Amino acid sequence: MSWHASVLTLFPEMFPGPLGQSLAGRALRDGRWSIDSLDIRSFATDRHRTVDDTPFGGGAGMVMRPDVLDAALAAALAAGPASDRAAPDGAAREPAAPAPRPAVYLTPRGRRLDQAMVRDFAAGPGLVLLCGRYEGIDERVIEARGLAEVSIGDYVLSGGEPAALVLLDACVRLLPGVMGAAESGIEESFSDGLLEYPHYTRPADWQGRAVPPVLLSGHHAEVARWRQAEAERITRERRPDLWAQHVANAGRDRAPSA
Ligand code: 6GU
Repeated sequence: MSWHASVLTLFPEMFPGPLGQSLAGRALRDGRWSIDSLDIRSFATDRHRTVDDTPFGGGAGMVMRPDVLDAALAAALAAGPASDRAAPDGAAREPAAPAPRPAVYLTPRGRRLDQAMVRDFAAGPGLVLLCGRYEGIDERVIEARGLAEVSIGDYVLSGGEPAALVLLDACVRLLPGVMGAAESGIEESFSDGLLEYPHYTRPADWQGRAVPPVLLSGHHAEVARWRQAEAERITRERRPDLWAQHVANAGRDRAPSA
């Protein structure tokens, strides 16, 4: 059973969208992951297929209804891998079923997405992603379904769909066999908590700008040292927050608490 994403949205035609291209697209065609998108509106029960209503307490905008969202979540979990379904009461499953997919609500008030979260999600069986519209969703469905709330950064999107695409892209590239040796994440940014060093290719001199000579020297150890120093300089200059974290981690590695 490969990694599976179910996306609940009012705009199901937005998926897989850009994830049907390039690295993620090839992996999708190769069966390394799969995706389905469910139209939340198809779970409305009234003649007008209403998915939202006015907020109790008053105020601007509309709130997505908990009953409609709960039905959509139930359908996603039922349609997904068998492991998403509850075991029959008291019945032992065999072999032991893997964990059910986490259900994530994409919202600017959620926990900020970072590479550690991405690694955890990619290591699991997949995701159920709820994309909200309007001013938000009824709080009770978040509680009842134990939704994890995730944000992709401190700015406001008009809906969760672009955030879902971002989260899925970040996960899919980490799945086994998706990245080739060339783009393998072993050396990449954030694997060691540092931003990437600068890259150069031909021509060695371009518009009077020379490539740093050490990169033409053929001394692999010196090249590695230069790249490490540049990664550290750039991180220190641009992201003091990441730099402080990196320094703290390095200190811990040198002085284990044993
Ligand atoms: Cl996850 N959703 C929306 N609507 N806006 C956001 C976001 C998510 N993350 C940052 N801004």
